Amino acid sequence: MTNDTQSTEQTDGFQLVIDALKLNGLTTIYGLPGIPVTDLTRKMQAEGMRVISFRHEQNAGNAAAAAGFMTGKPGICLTVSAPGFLNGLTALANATTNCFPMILISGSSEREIVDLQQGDYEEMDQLAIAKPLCKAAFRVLNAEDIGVGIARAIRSAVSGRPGGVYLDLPAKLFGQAMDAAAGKASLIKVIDAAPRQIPAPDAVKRALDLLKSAKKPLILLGKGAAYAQADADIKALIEKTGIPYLPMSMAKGILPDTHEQCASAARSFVLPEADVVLLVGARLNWLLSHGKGKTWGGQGHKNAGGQKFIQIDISPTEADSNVAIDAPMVGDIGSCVSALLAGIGSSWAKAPAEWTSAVADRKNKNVAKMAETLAKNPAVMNYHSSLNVVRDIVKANPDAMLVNEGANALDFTRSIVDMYKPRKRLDVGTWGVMGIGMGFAVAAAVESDQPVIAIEGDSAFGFSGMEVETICRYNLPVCIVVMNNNGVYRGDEVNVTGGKDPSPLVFVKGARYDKMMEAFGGVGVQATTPAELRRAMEEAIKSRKPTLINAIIDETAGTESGRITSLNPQSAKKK
Ligand code: ADP
Ligand code: TPW
Ligand code: MG
Repeated sequence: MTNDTQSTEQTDGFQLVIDALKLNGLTTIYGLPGIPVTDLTRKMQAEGMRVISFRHEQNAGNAAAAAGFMTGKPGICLTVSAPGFLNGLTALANATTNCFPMILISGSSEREIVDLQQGDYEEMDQLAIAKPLCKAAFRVLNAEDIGVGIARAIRSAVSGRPGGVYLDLPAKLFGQAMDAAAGKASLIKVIDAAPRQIPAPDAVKRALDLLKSAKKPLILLGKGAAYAQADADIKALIEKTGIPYLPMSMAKGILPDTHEQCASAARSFVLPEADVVLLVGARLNWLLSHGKGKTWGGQGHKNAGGQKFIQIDISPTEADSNVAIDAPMVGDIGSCVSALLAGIGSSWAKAPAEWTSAVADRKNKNVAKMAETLAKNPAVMNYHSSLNVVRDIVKANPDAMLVNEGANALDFTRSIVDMYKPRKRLDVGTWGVMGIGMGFAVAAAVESDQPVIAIEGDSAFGFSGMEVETICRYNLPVCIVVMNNNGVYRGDEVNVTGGKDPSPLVFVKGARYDKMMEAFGGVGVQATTPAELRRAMEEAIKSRKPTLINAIIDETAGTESGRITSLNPQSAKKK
């Protein structure tokens, strides 16, 4: 018998990794070269893949995670062993926390030496270290298993609750030769990587019955709802039921923030007042005060407010994690929302007018108050006068991506800048982590080809600022606005001891972040007024040139920890 998978041609580990990724439509790599993946990056580029090479692996990892959120396919980050792997690991853990699909592929040193701890180059048991920080971790030792390894990584990243996956590729693997036809036959094209999960009919009925009984219903959209790409059905559900909705920060834009049912401007009214809350891809974690306490109308920190909850989530263990969930719906958001829509039909009574008009009244009052504040033009820009400009620019460019990090720079942007389209806003996510800025901005530009606006606290920017070189090198249409208030939260702190060191919370005064962009051939602008900021942003978006605007913000304008002073008991007491 002849074996028809035998041929004289040879392939190797490098080629099989590339072929397996391409076969699965994964053609953009965010990474940083070095032993043992230098040649892999060269060969990937030669084979038509897009290789975006960063200055630090954490930023490459963050880019991969953002790409995963935007596309629903795992973003790929490629690093060298030990230190490069560890630099990428923070991003992998963050992606897992955010439920973004990502695969961190790291080269590793020789197993035989690592396991005996004989002191190899960049020696580390990477697989063991990655395991507790991600959703799944795999190692491939033989070239013929590369196809399986990559297929398992893809399925683990995107099926069920998405997350980060680690794939360990030892140096020796890349050079392993094997018969080309057998190699080709070993690759797997993953079919239905994120299978739909249909909710059970009794769970749908339970949810509909509860929703029908509500006098003051509320829908909460989380970033899972944005990720699910079920935009049309979510819009239909909201509009057919007439229920007011609140978007979490990365769910902004699934429906335009200017939608008449959007209750963002009445958040502190609707949360404690609502009687039935439908959570769509949002966890009742710290960002929602764990479903308890004053935010929800509960007396005291630990008490619930008496709301009944319906929770749509793909993870069967999410319900009851903080408060009792009366009607859990386990399934993918697309299937769950369409099942609700089918049950609602045309005879559904819209949310009671008494409730929706009370919400509208509160909202209109708050919007008017905000408009007054935004119209003020103080001598030195503050968050409101500067972000009023950003708000207009985003309104005029609804397809632009918005990246946002900082404390005050984050919280004020989230509440002031309306979003108009889904998956356009990328921010600090579930961990509230600083350092996502430039990695997210690079991925936003690469994956969408739209202009990117990054609103960055000056401290936040510092975590990934060196990537302005990457942005210039790849000539990406990124406009960074550094909200420069000379420090973390504020710039006016002094060392209380009177010693020669500055306060731990302040930076060099009058720092010119715009010069950093100029150093690499991009456009740097200093803006001291809203008019200057507007001109510079308009020009950046029109020209698509890498731009950094150093926006001078009143160093006394911010508050400690932005809007989360409650998590900072010491300073909360002080104020
Ligand atoms: P936010 O921070 O915006 O409130 P979270 O990150 O807390 O959002 O919640 C996102 C939730 O969405 C997670 O519990 C996750 O399991 C869920 N999720 C993600 N993708 C899907 C999907 N396709 N279908 C259903 N649930 C999903
Ligand atoms: C990885 C703690 C939260 S917000 C922040 C820090 C250091 C910076 C706030 O200052 P910024 O914004 O960006 O200038 P502004 O407008 O208020 O002045 N390390 C990590 N993540 C977090 N969240 C921190 C530290 C933190
Ligand atoms: Mg600052």
